[in-house]
Amino acid sequence: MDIEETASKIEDMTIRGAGRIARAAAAALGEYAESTSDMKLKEFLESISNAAQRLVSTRPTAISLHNGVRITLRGVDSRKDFKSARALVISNAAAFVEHSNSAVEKVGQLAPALMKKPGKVITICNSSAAVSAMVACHKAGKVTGVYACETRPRRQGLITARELSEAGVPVTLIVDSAMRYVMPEVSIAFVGTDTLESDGSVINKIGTHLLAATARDFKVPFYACAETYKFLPSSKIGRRVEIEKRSSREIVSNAEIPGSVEIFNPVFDRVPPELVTGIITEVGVIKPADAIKIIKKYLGGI
Ligand code: RI2
Repeated sequence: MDIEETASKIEDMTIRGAGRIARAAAAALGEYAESTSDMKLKEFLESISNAAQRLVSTRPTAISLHNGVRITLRGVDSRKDFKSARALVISNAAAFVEHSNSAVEKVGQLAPALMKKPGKVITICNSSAAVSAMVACHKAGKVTGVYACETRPRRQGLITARELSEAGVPVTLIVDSAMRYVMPEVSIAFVGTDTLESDGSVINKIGTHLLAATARDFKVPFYACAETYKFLPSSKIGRRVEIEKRSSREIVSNAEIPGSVEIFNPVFDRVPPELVTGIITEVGVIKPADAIKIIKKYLGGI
């Protein structure tokens, strides 16, 4: 898929999920580099930088997208000739996609140890890392059922329900406002992550803060699944990501509501670290306060 097609599919959410959009952007840059031949180094560097800017302009909140692009371009501008610069983009892109996919797997492998005994799980939106964790817990005989929140307005919870059901996991779809009704039955919460900020705040789909606060009220452990490339880079330590606002048409059609009614559609939430029991990364389960250590060890230099 070329750069513009990839960018527009990320923008309209045909390609969605923080990990998926990062992998799609890295792959598109790799394919673009493969399509080039006999260019001047300066021309190649300019064109790949323009392609990178187009990709990171698509969605502001998932730092995985920005990190995936930066990791794919890491070291390219210090190459001395077009051929080696092109080869580096291609190998960086392939390495990022491979690492990202194996990271999702490893997050899953670490999850079952967090469930002391079989019980019910709750989740929100559709996260490949959280699904990996829930499927692994089920395979370990720890899951008696999953409550998947529908996740208005785009209802990504239906994707989670389908994915879990196909994996043989007993799953119940609920409307988001039923999360508190079912929480007394729940043993643990697993959610995905778009960005892990340096103070341990978890940025994830809108409704995740409500889920974390409800979990806290019922003493349910709350875990965010966050591969290391979802942590803020060291260059952004202390900063906050922008919370994306999307079209009102994702909530209601123009016919349903008179034009005089304002419609506000923030699509991400910020969960404060005090509501987060732990963060499951591919390099281990950490406390929110240790986010800074992950950033310094794995996100230095980008
Ligand atoms: P994985 C998604 O955002 C959800 O917020 C999900 O929890 C997060 O990305 C992480 O997804 P959107 O793309 O990387 O649906 O774990 O807006 O698949």
